[in-house]
Amino acid sequence: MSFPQTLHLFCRVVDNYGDIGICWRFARQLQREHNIAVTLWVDDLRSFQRICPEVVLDLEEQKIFGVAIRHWRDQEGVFAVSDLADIVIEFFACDIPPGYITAMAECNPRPVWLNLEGLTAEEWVEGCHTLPSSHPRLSLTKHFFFPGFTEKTGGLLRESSLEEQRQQFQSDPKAMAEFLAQFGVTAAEMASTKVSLFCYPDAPVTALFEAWQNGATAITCLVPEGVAADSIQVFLGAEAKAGASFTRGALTVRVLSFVAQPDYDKLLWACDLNFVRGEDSWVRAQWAGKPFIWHIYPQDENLHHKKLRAFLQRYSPDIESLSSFSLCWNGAEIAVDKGQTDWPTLWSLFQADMPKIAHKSVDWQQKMLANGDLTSNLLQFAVSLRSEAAKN
Ligand code: TRH
Repeated sequence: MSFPQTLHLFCRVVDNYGDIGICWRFARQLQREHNIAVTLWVDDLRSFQRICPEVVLDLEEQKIFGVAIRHWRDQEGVFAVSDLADIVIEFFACDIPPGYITAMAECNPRPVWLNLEGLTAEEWVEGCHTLPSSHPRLSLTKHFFFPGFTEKTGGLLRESSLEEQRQQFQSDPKAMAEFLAQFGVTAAEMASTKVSLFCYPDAPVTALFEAWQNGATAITCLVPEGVAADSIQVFLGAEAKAGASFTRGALTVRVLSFVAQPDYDKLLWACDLNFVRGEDSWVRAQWAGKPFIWHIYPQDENLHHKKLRAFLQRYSPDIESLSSFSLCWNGAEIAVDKGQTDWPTLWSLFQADMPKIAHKSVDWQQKMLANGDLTSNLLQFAVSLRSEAAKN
């Protein structure tokens, strides 16, 4: 029988939408492009529903676009060998139920057990990618699989048709205008600098809005509902509900409803500049081939600043304006002007470099394509582990 036929992916939603966003994208690709029967175990259906409106909240089991979804409620349960899958993946080191692990040890052959890790540009990743870890009691080995930016890592998540879809969309101005028109973007706004904004609540949005408002370039900023809510409220002078919009000086802000995942790609493709955050939207911005600013997920002891610097060093060591803007956006540096970040200057330097940054985005995207895609790389690794196991 060919391997693999079945795969179980366990996702614990720690925060927001990235955990389920990545797992859902990954699960769909495994099913659609590799014809694997995937079961996605997820503990938070409400977050899931935000990016995939088809999810029904009170179902224990459901099938969406060919992927079986199981509501993962607790760590209880006794599992039979027949309940398991050929490949078992824990996302971000979430602990899978002990009963499931016990059953894995009884399987022959054992499932390929992988821990899919988070994305970082730090160099140590290459040394840890695909490392084994033996279970302390049972005869089982789990392997670590790291996404990444080099050929010595697992690469980035990317569907096989993504590039073609993007090129088609971006070469069709009418399709882009129609797409943005559903959010109220007018023909005049189409000619402005279009920016999508997705960030954590502590991003200095109010200060940037002020710089944009007083700047010489017309900017249309599209913000999904709930994002940067306080700053949007200050700007609009009213609650930031989907459909709300307001123009002040050179800046128009439009609040959109949170879009379904495939439409989020289109939003990134249609804008001239994207502010993204976390992991999944960050990767999607890289595939969009457009300039982007990343708001990294905050970690204790400012560990995230180290990760941000590692990425900037890899991505744009030669573009000072992009690095300064990104560091200030993340509170990692202050461009001092009387003790305050000087956003008008940061923005005008960044803006002047936008054509150069746009070129960089395309080059980077091509470079990342050469590393293959995470899903295919992971499956290849799983197949190699299985054939090694068969030899022993
Ligand atoms: O939502 P995020 O901040 O998610 C995460 C989590 O906090 C997680 O715990 C942490 O580990 C990780 O960041 C680093 O950001 P992210 O990763 O970009 O995920 C957002 C998802 O939501 C992504 O799949 C895109 C999707 N999305 C939509 O589908 N529609 C929208 O309108 C927007 C703005 C996003």
